[in-house]
Amino acid sequence: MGRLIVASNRTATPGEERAGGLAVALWDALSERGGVWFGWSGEIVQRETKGVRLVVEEDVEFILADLTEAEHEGYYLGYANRALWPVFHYRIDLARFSDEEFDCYAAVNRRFGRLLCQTLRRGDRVWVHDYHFLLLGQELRAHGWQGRIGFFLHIPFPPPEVFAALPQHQRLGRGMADFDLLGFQTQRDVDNFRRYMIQHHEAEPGEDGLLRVHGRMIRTEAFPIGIDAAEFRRLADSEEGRSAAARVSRIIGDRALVLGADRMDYSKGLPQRMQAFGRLLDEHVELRGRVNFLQIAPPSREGVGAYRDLREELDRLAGRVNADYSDLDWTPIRYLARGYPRGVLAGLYRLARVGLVTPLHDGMNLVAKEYVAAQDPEDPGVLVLSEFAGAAERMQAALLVNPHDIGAVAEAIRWALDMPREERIERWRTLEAEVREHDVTRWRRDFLTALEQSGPAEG
Ligand code: ADQ
Repeated sequence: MGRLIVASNRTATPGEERAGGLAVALWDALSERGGVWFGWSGEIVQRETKGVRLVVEEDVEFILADLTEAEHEGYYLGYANRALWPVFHYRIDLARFSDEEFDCYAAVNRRFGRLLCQTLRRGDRVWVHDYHFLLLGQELRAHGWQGRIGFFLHIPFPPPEVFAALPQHQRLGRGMADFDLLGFQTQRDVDNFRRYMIQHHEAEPGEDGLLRVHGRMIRTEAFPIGIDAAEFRRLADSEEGRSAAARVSRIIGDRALVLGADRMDYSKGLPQRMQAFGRLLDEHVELRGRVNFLQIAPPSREGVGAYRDLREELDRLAGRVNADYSDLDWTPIRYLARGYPRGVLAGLYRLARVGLVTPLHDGMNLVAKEYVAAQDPEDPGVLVLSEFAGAAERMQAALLVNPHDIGAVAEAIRWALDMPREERIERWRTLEAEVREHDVTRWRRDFLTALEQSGPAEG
């Protein structure tokens, strides 16, 4: 079997321990058969550097390219995160459409395609990740690459009428048709993409996820991403996890803990979640002083205006609930705008009676799976999960909520806090089996097996 070539905007950091299921899973796939991990170095430079940085670690080569300031602004903060991210998360209202930014996005895909092509050998398999590189397959084809190229989208693919709001959607759709296999998180995303290609690119549907489009035969399929469940269980039991839980317990005493942990992103439904917690306290006097909500939300993409606005809104909402309900010895919301090591998170998941995962839209959402994996099987907590997270497709034993329905989320928290142990155990067992079955190893194996069966027989 040929080498595996992974292309993602950010790679794991060469030479550093790889934390996190995805980085580890891709590393395992690469080191199993030897390969290349290609992407942005994380460096922003004044003027374009011609070549790439090459780092070899065991049987894996990292090939890293810098971005110029203009590229970082136009491609990364601009088109990828001000146009594609909001539209793919159904937020046309937050999108900024700029032809210049699209041109910059296309140019970075072109330059990266050229750099990547120089390293490809016959028999290699290319696996492209996410919305930063929708045009990378097309660029590789333009350089004559005929071998297999797979693509996995980590975020949702919206319905055709939402995707078509992108002024450049034709170019994007045309580019995506140059992959051989297109993997999505859920069947809903697969269906949206297929409908889009049929309506806007004259695609003809075939059996088994096949589509004939732009003279090629491409394959579409759902590959729900997962976590390393055993690792999370271990982390929850680790010294780091236990001591984090003990620190929080010292403060909250025997009050119940409701926990959220998300990147600070408008897709995660954080304002609605804080409002729901406020509503819970409005309507259930008996819970005042009895329950704590801990929200951990490290800021991300601070160069994008919508993220700065979100930060201000959250500061205001948390301040409001706390001002209304705090007492001399109790503060209802603890809101920490920073990240924590995975072991600390796992310990907090274990401590929390309720895991609140209420994105307005999310490709999958790994926090939901991590929360389940970290629970004590004898006395598990309850997952409250948005029906619009990809994770909900296979985690129906959670308390599913519409995250826009503030009253319903408040009631779900209330129900979760009251749930008898037998019901908690029963629901948790179903969820845990799913998290274990669809883990990250299965995800990458299924994808790579399907890639072998897609596209040209040769090359
Ligand atoms: P994200 O939008 O980043 O990922 P998610 O899947 O929830 O969302 O992954 C977040 C990761 O960050 C989790 O592993 C979590 O443990 C970690 N994390 C969260 N809060 C943290 C904190 N305060 N400190 C440290 N770590 C924290 C995108 C898509 C998702 C999709 C993944 C993988 O948006 O839908 O599930 O890719 O495909």
